[in-house]
Amino acid sequence: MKIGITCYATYGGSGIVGSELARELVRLGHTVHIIARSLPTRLTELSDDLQFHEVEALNYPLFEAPHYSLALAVKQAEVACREDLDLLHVHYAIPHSISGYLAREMLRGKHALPIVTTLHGTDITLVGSDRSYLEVTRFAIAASDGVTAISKFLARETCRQFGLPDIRVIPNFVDVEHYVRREGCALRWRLAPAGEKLLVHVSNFRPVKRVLDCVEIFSRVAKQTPSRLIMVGDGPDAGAAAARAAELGLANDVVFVGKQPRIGDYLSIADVLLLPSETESFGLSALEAMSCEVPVVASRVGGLPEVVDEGVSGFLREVGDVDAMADAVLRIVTDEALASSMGKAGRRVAVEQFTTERIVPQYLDYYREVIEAFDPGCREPKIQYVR
Ligand code: GMT
Repeated sequence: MKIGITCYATYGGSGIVGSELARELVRLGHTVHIIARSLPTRLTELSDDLQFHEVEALNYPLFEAPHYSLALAVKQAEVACREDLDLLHVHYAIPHSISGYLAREMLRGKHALPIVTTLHGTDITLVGSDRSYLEVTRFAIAASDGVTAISKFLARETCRQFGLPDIRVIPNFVDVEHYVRREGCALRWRLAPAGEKLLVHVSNFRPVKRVLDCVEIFSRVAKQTPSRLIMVGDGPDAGAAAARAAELGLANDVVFVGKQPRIGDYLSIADVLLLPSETESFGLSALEAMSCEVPVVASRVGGLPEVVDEGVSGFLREVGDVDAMADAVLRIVTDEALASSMGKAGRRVAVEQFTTERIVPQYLDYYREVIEAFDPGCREPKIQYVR
């Protein structure tokens, strides 16, 4: 198949999923055209079968900001026609789904372009549920030819919020050959020179991630056991987290490594992954950590219980309960047998339920279903909803 993929290129789970999916589709013999603002960070090896098309949005003095959604629609339509795409798969509803809809309509009568939208989380739970975007998100979902959600939680939440009958769930996936445990490597010695325990957090440091909770949890853990907190990524709350660490006298033990292209290097040497998010529709970093045999301490929210098995591959606690999360971390880092059994349980779940090989074919089957059902002449919304 010839597939167009649109996703955000910066550090966010949806961009990672879009990129990893593209890579795997190419490996399976398909051709993928990435249509995005910039090259997604995890995609470095382009080829004839994996091409990147950059969306450049003109900024005219009359505009308050460049019209990315419109420029994207034009690029999607242009690439679809020129490259004879069979289907366009957009990740994150706002605005990618609307751009896809515009592209499809612009091409009507010239080129059939079914649109699949994959919902990732905040496009429904935060952005899409805000009054300013609610109706357009509802429209985008209904107008798509196929819609998937990355967890049962998100599918339920979308149906509840937008009055939809049901949505296909295709969970996130992990490359279990790449995300593996690595003992005794140089990075571990550099970050924990005196054999300290390593707590790792990976995110885009947005308020929804509650990165300050990571510092609070760590301050409680560090009082009981020699440890360090490694903060991987960057974003709006990084400064506040660093300031709080300094205030607590922990500036040397909380290490901010910024945005990193090789997240696996950090996860593979961690003792615990911290994910104290306000909401999390899946928690891709939890799955990647589990693949590296790292126990997870996270909030009991959203789709996280579908990934992390409470008491088996990690501990789930209430949002904001930093005392309970610190206790959970301490249980793991002070009990080697527990840490090892949790790590192995997490790896087992990753290998048995969430491998790339198991999940990506589900997307391919869904593409075929959508292409087969696509009626190029039909202008009715594809998905019915009840207001
Ligand atoms: O909101 C974010 O943190 C970014 C967002 C994204 O789409 O880039 O992440 C969401 O998608 C990820 C990949 O599917 C999921 O693993 C995350 O759980 C989800 N984030 C939230 O729901 C907060």
